[in-house]
Amino acid sequence: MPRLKDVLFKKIEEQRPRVTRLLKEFGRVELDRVSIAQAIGGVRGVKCLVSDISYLDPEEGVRFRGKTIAETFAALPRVPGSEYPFVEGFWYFLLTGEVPTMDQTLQVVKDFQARRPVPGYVFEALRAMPRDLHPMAMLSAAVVVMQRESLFSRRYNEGMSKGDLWDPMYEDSCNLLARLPAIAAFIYRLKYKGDTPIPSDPELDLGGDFAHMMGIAPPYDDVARMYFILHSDHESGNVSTHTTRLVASALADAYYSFSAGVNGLSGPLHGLANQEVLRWIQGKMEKLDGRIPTEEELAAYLWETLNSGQVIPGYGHAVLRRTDPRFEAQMEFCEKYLPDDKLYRLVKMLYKVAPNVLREHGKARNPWPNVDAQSGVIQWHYGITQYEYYTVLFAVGRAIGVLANIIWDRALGYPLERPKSVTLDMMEDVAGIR
Ligand code: CMX
Repeated sequence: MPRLKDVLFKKIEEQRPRVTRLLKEFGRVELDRVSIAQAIGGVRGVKCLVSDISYLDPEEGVRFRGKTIAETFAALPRVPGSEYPFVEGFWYFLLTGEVPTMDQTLQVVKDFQARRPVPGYVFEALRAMPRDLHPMAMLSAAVVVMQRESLFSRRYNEGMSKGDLWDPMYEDSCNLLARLPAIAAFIYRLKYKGDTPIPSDPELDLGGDFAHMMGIAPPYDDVARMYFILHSDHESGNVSTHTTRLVASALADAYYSFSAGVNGLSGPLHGLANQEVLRWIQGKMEKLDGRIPTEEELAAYLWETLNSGQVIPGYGHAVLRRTDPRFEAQMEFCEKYLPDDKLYRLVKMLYKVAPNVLREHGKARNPWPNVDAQSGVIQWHYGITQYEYYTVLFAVGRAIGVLANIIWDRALGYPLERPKSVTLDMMEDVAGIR
């Protein structure tokens, strides 16, 4: 049976001539034009990035390698006795675009198990950090400290051909991805469980081992698998993916690049929104001495937040114009496993009330919930009540997508990213007002 790396190389060889032809024969064909509003407005909607890993349709939501979330979950081999697929099989799928067989998946599981041991100095570095450091800062630092292990940097320094760069990028990415669950779980148990790390179980798959190292019983293993897959990729323009690819485009290795992506994910308008959602919801419950608010009280709280100039966390999106299918997938899980959970009931009520309030408010282009609107509720239900930790879970999932992207970036020889900037004077000249 060919290894994932061999299958990937075959795919790379198939794709390279497509890139060469597009560049050579059609390089001058216009994909898009850029307006002043787009240049000032965060490059919204400008088609200028390339990725085959996932695509985000504003009306439909994300497709991983052409498959919707439901199709992805249905197609991939599942962990025996579990309702969700192996993360390792999903990695195979994102990298190659092919749905792996159970045997191919188990081969990746075994490969990841062998890559899993985290160098001891990473844990020592984490232990030396102040315990009240935000866990995202800890994660980013741990990843960058592990840069010492980078094969990409070593082989680049030894001198290697551009066409081979994908190979050590693949090795670094697999090593990093295989080790991230242990690092994330270590941070959790260091910060919140009195420094009581649980060693990895070498027999378990990535999701199962993560639940084990967190010390949380099933079905949390399925929560981990679902959560990591859902958060993996959302095409390339979002801050964490774009940052990772941007840094990697300077031929920085996977450790530097992903650490930078983690820093981007830590912003409250991006991944940190999942901690903000629970902070916001619980703020309301505290005001009501733990009582679930009525719909009217919730609407009033939404207005209070909006009128004080703050955003409603977990709602709105830069690209999506409907309820995020990643929100719906988590809702499905909640309906099955925690339909009576108090926070979940509140999230459901918010889903009923918030879109109308946001529409009436009239600013947000998309009044519907995004992925962050209820992910914290599931984590809280299984005992992770430290909501500042939720974005770390997002980051472990996001690694799958961004690392797949940077392997392909090197495989297809994508160059250093270097968009052009203009001055306000220049824009006024173009607008004819100066
Ligand atoms: N609550 C209040 N106002 C909102 C809003 C929300 N949830 N979503 C958008 N708006 C406002 C924007 O702040 C903007 O206001 P200004 O014109 O005063 O600047 C206006 O509506 C238009 O924004 P938009 O075009 O609809 O959305 P953007 O592309 O600018 O921003 C996002 C997208 C996600 C940053 C924004 O919807 C937001 O801040 N949401 C809340 C935070 C959040 O949930 N982030 C997580 C997103 C998913 C993820 O990456 O994890």
